[in-house]
Amino acid sequence: KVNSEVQTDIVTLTRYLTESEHALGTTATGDFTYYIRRATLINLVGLAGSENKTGDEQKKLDVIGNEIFVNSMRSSGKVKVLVSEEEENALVFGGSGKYAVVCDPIDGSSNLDAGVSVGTIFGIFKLDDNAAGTADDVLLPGTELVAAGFTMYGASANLVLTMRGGNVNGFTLDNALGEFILTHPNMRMPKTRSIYSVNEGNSLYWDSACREYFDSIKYPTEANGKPYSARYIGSMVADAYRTLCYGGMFAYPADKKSPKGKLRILYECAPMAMVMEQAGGQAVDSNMKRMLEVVPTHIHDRSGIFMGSYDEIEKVKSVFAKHQ
Ligand code: AHM
Ligand code: MG
Repeated sequence: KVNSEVQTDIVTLTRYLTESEHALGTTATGDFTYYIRRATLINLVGLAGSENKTGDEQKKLDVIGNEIFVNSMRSSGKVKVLVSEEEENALVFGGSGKYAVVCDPIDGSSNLDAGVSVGTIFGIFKLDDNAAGTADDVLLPGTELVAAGFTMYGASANLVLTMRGGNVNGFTLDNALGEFILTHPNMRMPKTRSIYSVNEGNSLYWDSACREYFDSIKYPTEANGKPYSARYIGSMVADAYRTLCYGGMFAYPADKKSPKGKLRILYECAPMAMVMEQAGGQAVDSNMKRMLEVVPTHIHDRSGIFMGSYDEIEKVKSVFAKHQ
């Protein structure tokens, strides 16, 4: 007897991209997930002995993840400029590529040794036909992104993908098939949820607006209800994925210790902001400016960020408005 509940019309990432009118012509190879999953087995965990330009110690997997990303972008023939968190300068590939790609190959890598989820964040810009093919080509606001998303290598390997003007789709890697399957079509973020996600260890450095906002959700007056739950993984891809699924808010504010915030505009903030907005949420910087309209002046520029459920970000904005 045929069970009518069994899904027989499976949408793989390749099929999705082929069918999508916005198809960018990229394919997933699964190399990333393979290396992350085998990390301890093949002795990849640990320090690689080099530092990236911001002085962080690079993990072996950061180095390998970056190399895989760079090589696949170069060999795609579709990419002219690549900005990676692990490369000080933008990489410019010759050829006829029409796209610029920005990426954090392995975000959350400080968590790798503890087996916590990490992932890859990426954004894709379509370059003007007369683009010079330099780093300056990507000093653009997130509103210019044609596609963005992230992967999360956790209990399962998930890929979240959105294209300009479209919705947000979630794929899960089927290990047996080696294919990403569309498992979460049209992800919509709940409008509100009482969850906050922030590194509270930085609260000493917060400004008064930030303090007032977090106090207001932790010590609500009777009129605005119960205190929020705290959830902070310290891996943006995992905190963002939870926020996308359950709702709530995630923040990495600018503060006295990090006046420009910690997260990078081009390959951390903007792609996540595009995903959040297209799933029905919002993302703003520490000045409450729409994150997607923030233009970096340098490829590795940072910004404060508040993102998540639409109504939760409205609350953030209303508290900050009192402190302007
Ligand atoms: P990374 O790109 O060096 O991994 O840093 C980014 C990570 C994010 O994943 C996460 O949201 C944040 O840094 C956590 O920072 P902190 O440890 O200061 O809370
Ligand atoms: Mg990162």
